[in-house]
Order: sequence, then structure tokens, then C-alpha cells
Amino acid sequence: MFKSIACTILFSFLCTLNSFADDGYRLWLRFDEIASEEVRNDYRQSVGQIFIDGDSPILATAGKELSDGLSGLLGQSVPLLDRAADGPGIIAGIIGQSDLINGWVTTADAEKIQEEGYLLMQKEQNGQQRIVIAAKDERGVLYGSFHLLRLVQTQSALSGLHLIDNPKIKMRVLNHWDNLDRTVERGYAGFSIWDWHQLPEFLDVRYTDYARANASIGINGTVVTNVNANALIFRPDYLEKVAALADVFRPYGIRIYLTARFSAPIEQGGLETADPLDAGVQKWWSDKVAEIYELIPDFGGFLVKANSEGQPGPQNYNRNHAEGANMLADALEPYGGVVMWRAFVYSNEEPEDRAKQAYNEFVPLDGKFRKNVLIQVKNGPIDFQPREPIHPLFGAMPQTPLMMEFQITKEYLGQGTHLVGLAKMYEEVLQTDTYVKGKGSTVAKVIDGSLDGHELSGIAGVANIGTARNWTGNLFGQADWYAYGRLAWDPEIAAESIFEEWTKMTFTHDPEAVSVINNMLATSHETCVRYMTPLGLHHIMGPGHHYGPGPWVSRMPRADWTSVYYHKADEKGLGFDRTASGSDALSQYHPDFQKELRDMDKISHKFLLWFHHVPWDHVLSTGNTLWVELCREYHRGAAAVTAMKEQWNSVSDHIDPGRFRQVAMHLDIQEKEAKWWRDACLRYFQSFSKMEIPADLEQPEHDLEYYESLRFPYAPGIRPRW
Ligand code: BDP
Repeated sequence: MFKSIACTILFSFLCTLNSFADDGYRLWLRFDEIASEEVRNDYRQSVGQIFIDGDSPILATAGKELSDGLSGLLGQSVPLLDRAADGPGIIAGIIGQSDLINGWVTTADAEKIQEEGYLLMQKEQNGQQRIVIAAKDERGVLYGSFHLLRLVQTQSALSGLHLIDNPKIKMRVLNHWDNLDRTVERGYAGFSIWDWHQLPEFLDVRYTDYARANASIGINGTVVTNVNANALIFRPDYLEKVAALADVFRPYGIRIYLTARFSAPIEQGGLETADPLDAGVQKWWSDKVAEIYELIPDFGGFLVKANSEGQPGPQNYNRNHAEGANMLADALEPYGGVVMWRAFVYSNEEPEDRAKQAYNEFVPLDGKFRKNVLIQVKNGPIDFQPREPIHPLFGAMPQTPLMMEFQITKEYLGQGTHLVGLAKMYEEVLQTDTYVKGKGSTVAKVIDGSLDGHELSGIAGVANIGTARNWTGNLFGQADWYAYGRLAWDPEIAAESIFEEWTKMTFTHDPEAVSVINNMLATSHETCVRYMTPLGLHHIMGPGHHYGPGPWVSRMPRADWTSVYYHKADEKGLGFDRTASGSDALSQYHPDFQKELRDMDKISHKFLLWFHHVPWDHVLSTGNTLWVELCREYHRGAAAVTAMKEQWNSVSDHIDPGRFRQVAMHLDIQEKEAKWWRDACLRYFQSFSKMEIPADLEQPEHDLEYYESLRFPYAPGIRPRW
């Protein structure tokens, strides 16, 4: 009797705990028992035991992940065996090193598997049923294991399974804009997860969970420091801290990289110059690199922001970007390290359209970089705006491997509160045709190296991760981290299928709820563009913190930090003429690309005001004048957020209360802010168009003065410098 009361109390305590427990910490790595017993039984037949043939930290990770994950999903222990037992189960190992695996894999299949790739198959041989994970290296086994877990988690069929999956891009890295004081530039999820003060001794469990999450989506590198770099990271005690993180990441196949402040030889080395052609400077970097590799033998290399927004660089010494990058590349080369040199440069002195400057500086340097240098290019020519055309550098530097830089943190897309499924935007960029080698020369093919035959290839995502319990602040930010990893592995995966995986792994398997959530993710980027920067508008956000609307911003330390520089609203019309009659930024693209954008009556409305200054009364293909279309777009965007709230409410029965509320509260903020963007921008542009907002649309609540008067001195993500 007493026992049963105690059990009841314990059970209800656990239930209570459970209803509080779902705070999103587990990300998509949720391995709760599959509800249907039939389905569980089915999987028990095929993946009920595991044997990993081989012994290494990464293989051990693969085994542990499989065993833990499957045990959770199947509701019973899925043991990790020390030899292949009779009976069905998983066997995994490295081709060429494991006789067992060799015996299961055909030569034809083995030949198709590349570095980090894997074969995942279900096969019957000599009366034995196996799920085989075979790779050429241990990371391949790890990625294959996570793939198998994903299949079970999404309840996909395993019978007849036979797939070979190779990563299309070699370096798949996160960029943390994390400062050593734990603030995160453009971070909206709390503070930096790197607790530098307590490292190297104190190893937060988050470091391991972070590595697991990244490994599960194929991310194999991380730059742990901000691009606006601090040379202190090169001090020996800090390097020991970096080494401690590297040790945690290594069993998950993740390499560590650092940002290199170009003036570090002065600040940390006490030299008088950081001139890349100076022998003393070269020696300082070589010695520093040797010291790093001593501590971290698999160190990845440096990411560098130079001569951009006040950062030091080779131009301080009248050297060019290639001379700067090559000096660091030479120091790293003996150890196999790389330099990721950013092309995000624009100059204050330069009167040229900011959208053109990186191209002008970098194209002449094509062919002048060392083999271990990659140029890291933001997706668009300005700066991670809600929507930008592709950066003209893609396809314009055939002799140099170009890395993609996407922003996962939503600096310009609603920051910590808006639900915006970024995979759609990534997909749009990756699938854009540059035409440089004929039709089909997509950005994806430029960056995966296949268009120009590059050995090195890379992609970077500016992380949205912080100390928030759910990692990303906004729960749906997890979807962006997830999607980034999946697209980094294979830029050809359709955004919609990524959404579906993520939703099933993160929230629910209920088909209707899955389709509602997928639809929210799939349409929300367009929605955000509509209520912030429709029709190709860009860079009209609040100053410094970049929070909220600020189309009126006209006084900043530099003209190209203002909004008026970009929208060019006047009595006649709106938009930046980047055709031949204007800045001619259009000429930096391939002629076939230009053809699609040259004519304001033929260009897709997505980019209309990016490339054209359009009269307010110009009639667009929709039959509306520019002014009316602008009003309607802003209203469509805000209305779509209200609709998204209803969609979310409709799935409430399928989501645990904790996570449901988190999202619902953020959607309330998003709805309020979407209206704010709409009304503030329309009021402002109306002061030029002098036209009425169509009467059937809700009129702005306040006058322009009110919107302009709003101030947010403590908006997150800002740096003291701004
Ligand atoms: C801008 C950010 C700024 C970054 C810069 C960069 O506002 O904080 O330092 O990009 O990418 O988007 O270097």
C-alpha cells in the first residue's frame, strides 16, 4: 500500500517535472519513445543492437549516440556490443580497416564514398540481416550514425535502404561573433556560451551538447571568436582555453578556428608594425601558429576581417588583401591550416556605391592567393539584408575558392523574436544562377567548388547560439541552425524537406500539425521581407542596434550607414538606380543575369527598388502604381503574421505547453512589430509620395514624428563601438 502511494507520488512528480522540462534545450536531438508500439517493434527487429568495428574517440561517439538515441526511441536498451552478434542489428566501421565491413560493401559502392561520406544500407547476406554504416573515415561513420538516428526519429522506413551520402562542401563552419567578455555581437540569445574566465578547467556541459548538435547536422568546424577580433586570444593562457574547447569538440569531428586580428603582432608581440611583408611580422605569425599547433594539432586556421569597418589590415601598410592573406597562409601551410579571408570590405573614403566595392577590390586579385586561402563572401553585396540579390563576386573569381557567409542570427530579420524560416532564403541564394559558365552555374556550384574545379570549399554561418536555455532565444531559431547545417552538407536539399525533418524531430509527427508548421517556416521569410523591406528596399532599419524600422536615418558617421543612402526616396519616386544610368552595379554581373534585371518593367518585383529608382505613379505588372503596391505589400506582410498566429494556435494540441507558449509569445511580439514596421515605413515614404494609403487598408496609428522619436538604447546585440 505504502509502496503504491509512493509510486503514485513519484509518478505525478515526474509528470510535473516533464511538463516543465520541455524548454527546448534538447534541440532536435529528442529521442523520446516512439508512441506506436507497432512501429517500435518494427525498429527493434532491425536496429536492436549495435556493433562498431574499430576504436577511436569519434567512433566511440558514434556508438554512444546510436545506443542512447535508439534506446530512447525504442523504449528499451539498445546495447553497444563488443563483437558482431548473430541476429539483426547495426554494424558500422571503416572500409579498409574493418574486415567485417569490407565483407558487406561492394567495390562499386566503396568507390563512390568520399571523405566524410558514408554508405547506409539495409542488407541480407548469408542469412544475416544488417543495417550497415560504412565510411572511409571515422567522421563518415559518425555522420552515417546521425543519419540513421534521423531516419528512426522521423519514422522513415529502413527496409531496402541503400544510400550513399557525401558532403558537397568540405568546410562547414559556424562563425561565432562572440567577444571575450561574453557579449555576442548581433547575438539575441543571451551571452556567449564560451565561459573564457573559467576555462580551461571548467568545461560546461553545453560545450559537449553544442558539439553533438553540430555533428548531428554535419558541421565540422567552428570559429569561436568575433570577426571584430581581439588579439588577446593569442596570449598563451587564452590559447590553453581554446585548446580545452578543441579537446571537447574533437570526438565530435569538429575543428576549432580563430579570428586573427591583423595587428596582433603589435598588440601581443610588441612589434612596431604588422606589415605583412616585414620579416619580423612573418616570424611572429609563424611562431604563433607553431605554438597553436603544439596545443591543438588539428587547429583549422584563421578567419580574418581586415580593412573593414575600422579593423586593421594590410592596406594600413599599402599592401593588398592577397599580400595580407598569403602571409598568414604561409604560416599555416606546414600544418594544413587555412585562411578564410572576408570580402566584406567597403571604404568610407570611396564615393562608389557600397554594393560595388568588394568586387572592385577582389576581382583583380583573383589568382593571387595561396592555395590554402578561401575568400569568404556574404550572400549579398550589402549586408545580410532581409533580401539581397547575390553578391557579384560569386562566379567572378574562378581561380579562387569562394566561401559562402550566411547569417543565421537574425540581425536584420527580426532579431530574437521574429519567426522567419531562413532556409528559404538560403535556398533562394544557393539556387540563383550566375550564368558565368552557361545556364545552371548556380551559386551552390560556385561554393561547392564544382564549377571551377576547386579542391577546397567552404561555407560559414554566423551563429545564433547563446546561453538562452533553448540555445537560440526564439525556438524557431533552432530551425535555422539546423537548416544551415543540412544545406552546408548538401546545398541542393530542398528547404521544404529540411523543414519537414526538423518539425518531426523537434515537435510532432501529426501530419496536419507538421504541414501547418512547415507552411509557417516556408512562407515566413517572404512575409518578413514584405513587412520590412518589400520590393527590393534594403538597409532601412534602426541605427546601430539595427532594431526596428528607421527609413529616416540620415545622420551617421558614414553615409553608407544611413537609410537615405539606400532608398533614395524623393518627390519623384523610390529606389536605388544601379543600372547604367545610375551606379551601374548591375554591370558587375554576367550579361545574362543583367538581362533579367535591367528593365524596371521586367525585373522581378523582389529586386525592383534594389536596382531601379521608380516613379511613385509608375504602374507595375500587378496593375498597381508603385505607391499602392508598396502599401499593399506592407499590409500583406503584417496580415500574414496575424495568420501565422492562428496557424500556431491550431497546432496547440500537438505541442507541449512550455514550448507552445514560448512561440506564441514571440508571435505576439512579431505581430506588433510587423505593424510597427509597416506603419512607420508607410508614414515615412508617404511624406515623399504625398499619396493616400488606400482607404481599404488600416491606417497608421501614429504620425511620423512619433515613429521617429522612438529610442532603444538597450536593444540587444549591440557593441560598445556602435
Ligand atoms: C554587420 C554587423 C556588424 C559586423 C559586420 C561584419 O552589423 O556588427 O561586424 O556586419 O560582418 O552586419 O563584419
